[in-house]
Amino acid sequence: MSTETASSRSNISLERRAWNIRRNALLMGEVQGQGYIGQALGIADVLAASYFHALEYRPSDPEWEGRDRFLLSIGHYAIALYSVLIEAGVLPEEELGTYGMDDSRMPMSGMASYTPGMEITGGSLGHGLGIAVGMAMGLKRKNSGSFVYNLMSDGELGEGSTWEAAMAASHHKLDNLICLVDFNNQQADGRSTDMLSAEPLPEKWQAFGWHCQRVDGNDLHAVVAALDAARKHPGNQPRTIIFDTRMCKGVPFLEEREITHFVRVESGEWARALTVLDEGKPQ
Ligand SMILES: Cc1ncc(C[n+]2csc(CCOP(=O)(O)OP(=O)(O)O)c2C)c(N)n1
Ligand SMILES: [Mg+2]
Repeated sequence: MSTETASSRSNISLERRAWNIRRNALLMGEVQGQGYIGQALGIADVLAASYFHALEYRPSDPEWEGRDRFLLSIGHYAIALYSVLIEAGVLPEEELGTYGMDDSRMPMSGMASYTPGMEITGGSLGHGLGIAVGMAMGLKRKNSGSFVYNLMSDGELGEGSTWEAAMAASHHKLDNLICLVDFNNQQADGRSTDMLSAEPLPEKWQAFGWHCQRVDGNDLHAVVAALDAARKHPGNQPRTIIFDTRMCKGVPFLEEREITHFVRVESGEWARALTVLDEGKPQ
């Protein structure tokens, strides 16, 4: 057994991990003067708890067969995943400044063939869960104990393919599948609940045969408890966690801005955002 699995790297607090992830995302956003920064700041706590509490993986061997798979269904959240992969040591910190540039291993939309630790090329929304179902079935056939995590968005709840995959997962009793839904209540044209409401969400997932929890995705303790409960749930159902998150979390002047799918940050504001983040730096 490797000694570098997630559970053995616990000397840095999850709060500090989440803060580092937010900082990495702001630094990358500053490189390009743009990026899906609202999403990255919002999901940082879920990523910290996933990569530094729940997942088993080896930073120096991202394709280790025994790893848990973490699928980024939402390719536009790539900046968020790069931020945690850098923090985890899967990607070197020195490459942070190449974000979005030609020949970078960190293109603005996630590409599996470019980036170690990027399991799938997401971005055509609504497909991650179906891919995760296939992976979870394959791992079961190999008698693997690994979990498949699929990080998807609330906008993807409006895709029919998501619900086809959800039905297949419970039909095949995929208890090694954990779906993480970032419910930031935003999508391209406005609030998700105004565009095409999928509420009541827990009841809907349960009706599709899933174990479902809903927690505050910016409360690290709640996120950790939900990830633990999802893994340990004794039934043979697939599991989902709905995380209610706040776009731009951790940078109050951006949190208060009229939030849209693409949060505009003016050129002088990146440095200000980093300064504000610094003020809340945890140990
Ligand atoms: C199948 C598909 N349709 C449309 C798009 C264009 N698109 C990119 S991001 C996005 C918003 C989707 O909602 P969500 O992921 O919840 O957005 P966010 O929370 O990031 O604002 C859309 C419609 C896409 N990538 N794939
Ligand atoms: Mg959304």
